[in-house]
Amino acid sequence: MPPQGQQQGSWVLYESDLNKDATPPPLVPPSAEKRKWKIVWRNVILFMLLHLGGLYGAYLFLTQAMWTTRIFTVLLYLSSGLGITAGAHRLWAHKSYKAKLPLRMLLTLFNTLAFQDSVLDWARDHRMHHKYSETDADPHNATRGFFFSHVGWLLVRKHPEIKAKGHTIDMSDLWADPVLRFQKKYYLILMPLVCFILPTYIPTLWGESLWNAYFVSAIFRYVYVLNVTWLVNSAAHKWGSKPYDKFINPVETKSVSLVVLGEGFHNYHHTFPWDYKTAELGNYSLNFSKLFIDTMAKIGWAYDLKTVSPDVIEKRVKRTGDGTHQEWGFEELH
Ligand code: ST9
Ligand code: ZN
Ligand code: ZN
Repeated sequence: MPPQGQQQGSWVLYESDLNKDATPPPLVPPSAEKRKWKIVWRNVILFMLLHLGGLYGAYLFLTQAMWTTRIFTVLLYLSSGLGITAGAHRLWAHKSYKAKLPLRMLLTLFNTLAFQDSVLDWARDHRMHHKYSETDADPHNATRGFFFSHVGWLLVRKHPEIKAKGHTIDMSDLWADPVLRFQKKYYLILMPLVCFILPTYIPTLWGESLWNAYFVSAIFRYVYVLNVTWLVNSAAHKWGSKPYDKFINPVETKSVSLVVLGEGFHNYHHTFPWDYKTAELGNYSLNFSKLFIDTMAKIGWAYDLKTVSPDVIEKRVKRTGDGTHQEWGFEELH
């Protein structure tokens, strides 16, 4: 029996969620024990080659690619981005809304295009990131610095604490979804096909060269989406303001939000992680993912969108905010 929520337009407020305002601060403060790195050289070499290819692809994107290829590449950026934001992050890791089968299939396709590993693996790491934020059990512990939280964590063996505490994360809800089980089971076939082979082949249908298509629509687009995603782990844990909770490191950053389809309001998100908007207000120009989810709700593919009442936000801002809330222009809107 699902929890009974209070219907507010197309979304629902859950009493249990409202009480999360009273969540105590984490037991372990931000920390990182000194450790000996076990570098995975295969990953170091592959990521270096990938980034060189990405830079070359960016050059071809700007100078030589056909206009149709450029537009196609931007569309791939937006759809693979949604596979992460509206899919792996807001739908699956946080369950901030529910989705019918066609939307779950579409988002799984978009997610495979993003190649950030299967949703089941992504969501497991992300749930750890929230539960053990900025400690050794957080896979991209930002207290280890910008480089580690951006990409370094993918170049070394995980801290034993991640594996030790991993069992405290319940993933049974996601394992129950046959679409996600299918993606995980066939990932090594689906991922190369969707992320690299099709984006290389499709532009040749309008006369683009295989060379340009591969470096622009596949490699450059992939490297770009990876890096903007990683900015949420690095920059959005470092530079910005903390209107909702000054006792945590995640921050609000508009510039990051622009390129990550609305995921740069990270102080809000770590304070109220169950809000499907991942931001106080869904300003569509900075939150394309909210626009997408709202549109899906209009056609009935998304439902039970969870959010936070202005009242709960206001109390939290007064209790733990850093005083910059007004600067964001929210006051007059309430
Ligand atoms: C990538 C992911 O880039 C990026 C994620 C970013 C997240 C951002 C979040 C921000 C919010 C959202 C904003 C979105 C914005 C998007 C904008 C878009 C426009 N719990 O991992 P292994 C156990 S991926 C429990 O091999 P190693 C488990 O038993 C890029 N247990 O650890 C596991 O076995 P299995 C492409 C856990 O050996 C076993 O340990 N992918 C957990 O230390 C071994 O796990 C790559 O490049 C856990 N959390 O290796 C791959 N974790 O899995 C890179 C592990 O069978 N990764 N266990 O259950 C690797 O090569 C390796 O993982 C490694 C660590 C070398 C990093
Ligand atoms: Zn974070
Ligand atoms: Zn999150």
